[in-house]
Amino acid sequence: MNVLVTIPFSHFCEKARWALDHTRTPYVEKRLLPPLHLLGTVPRGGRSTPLLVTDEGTRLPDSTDILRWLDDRSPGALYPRDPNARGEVEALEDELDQTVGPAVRRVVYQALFSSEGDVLTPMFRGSSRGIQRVASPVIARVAKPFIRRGLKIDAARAARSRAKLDAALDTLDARLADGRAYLVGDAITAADLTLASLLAPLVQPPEHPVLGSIGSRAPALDAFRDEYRARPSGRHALALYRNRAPSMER
Ligand SMILES: N[C@@H](CCC(=O)N[C@@H](CS)C(=O)NCC(=O)O)C(=O)O
Repeated sequence: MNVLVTIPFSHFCEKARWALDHTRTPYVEKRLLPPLHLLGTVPRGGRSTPLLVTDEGTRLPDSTDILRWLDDRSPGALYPRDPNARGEVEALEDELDQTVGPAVRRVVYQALFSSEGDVLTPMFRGSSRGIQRVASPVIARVAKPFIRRGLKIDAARAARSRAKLDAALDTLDARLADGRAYLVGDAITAADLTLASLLAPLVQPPEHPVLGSIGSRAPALDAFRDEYRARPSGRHALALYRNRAPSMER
């Protein structure tokens, strides 16, 4: 069986999870809260999540590797067969991974960390199971400095990330201005799925398999949600989530 190691609420993990669901590929998800995710990734030769160990034993330590592997098994499911269109999708995916993914993460963590009270524990509790769920207040306390230091979360950097995010979304909004249903061509591709997954922590789609049931609990995030839902790229993400493939988790 394919094993997907995740930090459950991670938007890069949601990208891989959605691609597995979209290609109707069964998998078992090992949900590990940070920093416990290292117990799932390091012994498998990686560090970050998502990490997929395929049923043949291949280790794929990056979301894009996972999407390429899935498309090789179901050609055309995530990347168009036409080479020019495929190049366009790959370039968009790469740009989203490099700019939107890290920027959204920093903006969201800064909003959470600057909120009143403990907003990390409800997120940890709502996205985990079993012993991790019970221990989520303790894990959240350990994780906070780990995340803050590891991802360099502070107000000045978050402001710069927000400017980068808005510039990247301006370009995507312009592409969507003609009312097209998908970023490239006439069907969902890796580019759409990446945009929607990576924007999900900001636009909070109710259909999100993990975040959908947690809610934001941070007023700063509520303001972002309303702002980004109003943009064409945010509306596009929400529309894609309304048709998100059902879970193939076993
Ligand atoms: N380029 C990677 C980025 C993955 C990534 O940044 N994962 C984060 C969660 S959003 C992570 O696992 N961070 C913890 C760590 O690196 O130890 C991908 O697309 O898979």
